[in-house]
Amino acid sequence: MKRGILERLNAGEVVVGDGGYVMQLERRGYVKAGHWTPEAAVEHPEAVRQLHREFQRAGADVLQTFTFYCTDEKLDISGSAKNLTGAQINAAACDLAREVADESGALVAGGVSQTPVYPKNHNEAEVKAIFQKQLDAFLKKNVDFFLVEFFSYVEEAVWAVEVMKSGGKPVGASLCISPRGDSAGVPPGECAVRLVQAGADIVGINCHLDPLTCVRTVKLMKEGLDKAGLRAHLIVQPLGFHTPECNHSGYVSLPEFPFALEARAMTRWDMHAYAREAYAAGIRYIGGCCGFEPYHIRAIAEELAAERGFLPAASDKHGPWGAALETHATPCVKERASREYWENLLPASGRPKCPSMATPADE
Ligand code: CBH
Ligand code: ZN
Repeated sequence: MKRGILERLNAGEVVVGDGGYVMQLERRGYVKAGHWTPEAAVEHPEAVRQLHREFQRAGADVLQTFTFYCTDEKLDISGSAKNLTGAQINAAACDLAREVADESGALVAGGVSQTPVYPKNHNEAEVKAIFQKQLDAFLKKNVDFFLVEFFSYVEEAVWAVEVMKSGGKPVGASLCISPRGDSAGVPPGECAVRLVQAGADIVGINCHLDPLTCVRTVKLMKEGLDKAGLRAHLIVQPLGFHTPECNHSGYVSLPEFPFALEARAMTRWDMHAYAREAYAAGIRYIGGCCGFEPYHIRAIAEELAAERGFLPAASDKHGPWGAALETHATPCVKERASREYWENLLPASGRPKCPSMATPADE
């Protein structure tokens, strides 16, 4: 019997999340940018399965079903999932995550995200009916817990939590908001309180901003919970990109979104610092979102190896902090076989004409 998400978190264990699917699979040619819908779960199961395996091998304790934006409403608007229903894609995605998760001890999280209906009419019954359909699909496939993610309005996230909670399994909820608060101006602390009151067992942040900014927002959420006398586990799954100049709406307002974000990619060493910072903030569910590749997840697992008591399978080929470079034939490379070297390196971009910061399209 696998130990559940809450058993692990209640015991104080670190739970390593997985990374970004839609962005990575867009780069690999299986997702349409702009739509970001997950029809590849049916059309190219081998591509989704492979990415699940890579995250798992890198140390992920949770595999999220590839069900981002997987509602009939969103699929209709995007039009890229010809002849497929949300139910078919949700079912196929659950099977893929389960198949790979059962190759190790990983858990399967059924993921739901913001709907196109909420900003149109704010109709609670209509929006909840959409989440209910995804919940039905997840219950048929017996996922281990639910993850409500990428919500910019806490109100919609609360509705999602209420529906998923009725499924009788643990529920995590992460918002894609900035330290300023949600899109309606609700501050992070109050967002956290509302999510926990709605039944969320785990609350935090995913996507939109870089790791340290997301950790900062989760800390604000925790402060809000403390003040209200509430307790919950904390989750952070940030971008794998540097976004120092971003404002409230995050990376979507950068001129490089979504086809030229590469120059902003975090290194694995950036991820070591992030994992440590998140851990120090009391966050125990630590993963990634857009821009997070398997080697970034591996860096989290390696940074927290002492706390977790083991290294992931993918570390077999990777000495910690580049130790394997010791045997390199070139002396200047050999000298880089140390933590100190990589921790202090300021990597160059190699782009002499590029600015170091852009002007985001929002305030
Ligand atoms: O694919 C994933 O990893 C999901 N768990 C989260 C995706 S986050 C947002 C993707 C872009 C959305 C948009 O700009 O509409
Ligand atoms: Zn994301």
